[in-house]
Amino acid sequence: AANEGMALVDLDGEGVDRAFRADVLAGLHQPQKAIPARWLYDDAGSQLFEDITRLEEYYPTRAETEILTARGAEFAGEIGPGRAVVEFGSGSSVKTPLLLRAIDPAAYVPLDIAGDFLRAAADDLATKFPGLPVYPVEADFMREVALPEAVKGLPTLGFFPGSTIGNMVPRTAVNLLRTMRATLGADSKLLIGMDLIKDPAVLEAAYDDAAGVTAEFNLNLARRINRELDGTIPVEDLRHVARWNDDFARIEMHLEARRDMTFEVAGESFSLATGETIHTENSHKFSRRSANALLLAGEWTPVRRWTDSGERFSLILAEA
Ligand code: AVI
Repeated sequence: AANEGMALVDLDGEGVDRAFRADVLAGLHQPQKAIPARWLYDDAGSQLFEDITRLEEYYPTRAETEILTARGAEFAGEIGPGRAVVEFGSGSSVKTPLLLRAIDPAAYVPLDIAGDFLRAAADDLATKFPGLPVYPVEADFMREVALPEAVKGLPTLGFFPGSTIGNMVPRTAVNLLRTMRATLGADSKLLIGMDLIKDPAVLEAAYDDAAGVTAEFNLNLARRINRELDGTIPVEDLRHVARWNDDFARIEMHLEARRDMTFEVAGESFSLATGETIHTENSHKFSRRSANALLLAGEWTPVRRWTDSGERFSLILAEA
């Protein structure tokens, strides 16, 4: 099975450990070993991803920020004031304020499964926008979420930046888009970031940077397995690989064995032959048409599209 970005599992308390163990063991038993990409984000992995967003080669964050900075007046015109902005994933320090400043919303509702991170982001936003009511909701946005009473009746704008939708295979992405529509209600719009198909060399560099930060991000998953699941994976004999899969229009991250190896995880034994890989992430890239097709399949009608000056990244506005 293809590597999946986010699964519908119980992530509360003990559930995290159990779900991690179950996903890793199930993934390592597949013919093409694969571990869901969401497990890349423990504390170390989240920090490494932050570092990735500042890399010269990793253009998506800068390109999306450029659009949010340059097109504020157009967002205001298309979206209008008075909406409850519901962000899927707690706000990034840079992108969210740019959007909120542009459109003059009635409330801000960050949704995130990680409570600590969520509250820190919400506090930060509340300080930056003293007049704006902020209602953080700790929830798994892969499932339908009941919005706070205080925003019921308000028109909504879902905000899902970063091309995180690209980390899901289309089936999961479509399910999420439909779930978002259910969460947001009838009078809703969605502003979603989707990274664009481009020269594979540029894409591969973005996912295999010269400083090796993305390699560390990927290898950290093997380290996490060793740490949390009594693993004996010889991490130093794994190699980070980022390859463009043209059939599926996606960058795939793999951990490739540099030699034949046998190791244990949670009491079970696994082996990799030289050159064999563990698939750890998909990052789908889109054309204008494939982006629109995905949104339509997810029951959203695209109404406006913006790209950065380098045509590397798109932000799409869609209506329920
Ligand atoms: C979070 N997500 C959108 C990133 C991406 O570009 O797919 C994760 C990432 N993986 C390696 N570098 C960045």
